[in-house]
Amino acid sequence: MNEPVVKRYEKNPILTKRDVPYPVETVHNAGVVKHEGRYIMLFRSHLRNGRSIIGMAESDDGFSFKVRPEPFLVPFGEGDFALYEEYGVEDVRICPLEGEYLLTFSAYSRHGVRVALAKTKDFESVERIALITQADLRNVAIFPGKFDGRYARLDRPHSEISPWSIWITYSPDLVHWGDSKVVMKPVQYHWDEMKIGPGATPIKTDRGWLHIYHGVFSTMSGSVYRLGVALHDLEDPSKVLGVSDEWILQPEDPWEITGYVPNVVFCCGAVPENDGTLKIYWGGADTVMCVGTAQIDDLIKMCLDRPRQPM
Ligand code: BMA
Repeated sequence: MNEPVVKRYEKNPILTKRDVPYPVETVHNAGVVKHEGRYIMLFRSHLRNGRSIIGMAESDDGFSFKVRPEPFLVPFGEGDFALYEEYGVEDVRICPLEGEYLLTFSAYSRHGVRVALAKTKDFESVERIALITQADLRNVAIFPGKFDGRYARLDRPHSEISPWSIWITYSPDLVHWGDSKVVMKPVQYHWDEMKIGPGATPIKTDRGWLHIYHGVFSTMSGSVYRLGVALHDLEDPSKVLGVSDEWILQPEDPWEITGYVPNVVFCCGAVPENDGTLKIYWGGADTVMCVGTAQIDDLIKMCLDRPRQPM
């Protein structure tokens, strides 16, 4: 197959700082979901103090977005959230579940980075629920389903013995999380050898949960962030049915190769369509938002026919 599996939209980038009606320097790493037939994008922006906030954009077709006049999520003003969001909020994943949308995002503070959970029904108001990880753990994608009555998430702890791997963790109530298991690790001298992390909210297909993740390779001129794909068992998502040996997307366009952080494509959201395609959204060079389309069946095939070991 010589055609790229992810076809870039010809009018990329689809959203930049010039589309935002308040002062920001970047627009990237957005969670995206379809709500009442419209696409909602929650994107990250760096302010001019170097800290991040979350804005919201809406679209009828998933390609052409209009930004709301006010930011959607900024560091919270009260209690524990104020303490742990002091340095900003980043990289939202949106999970549609039980008639609401769960939002997980990185909360940065002088105590490290952890993940906060909030929810919204309508993208008008948002309610903080809990801080759901300890320090130095980011990238949480909750499954839009329950498993034996429990919620499940992919997350990404790090230690020197087992650097930056993907784990699964469960919860009875979204607040208390545990029973963690490692499910996928970087592979030595492979495009994702330095670290991997959860990307988009997993997508339910009839063959399994499809998960777009990011993988990092270290070079003499810095790290390269690419996207890969894995398939998890529908009933038991701790079972990885296959991980594609090849990446599905790497930095190639000028706005992916240069920018705030060069050589980065980073995904926090993908939207499945009724025609069997998947719209994949990614931040380019931590600076702009891009979109591309893939056939869900092609991605599944890559996981099952040309796999690498999950660990
Ligand atoms: C990761 C996160 C992402 C970012 C990426 C590349 O560690 O900070 O938000 O897109 O690095 O800079």
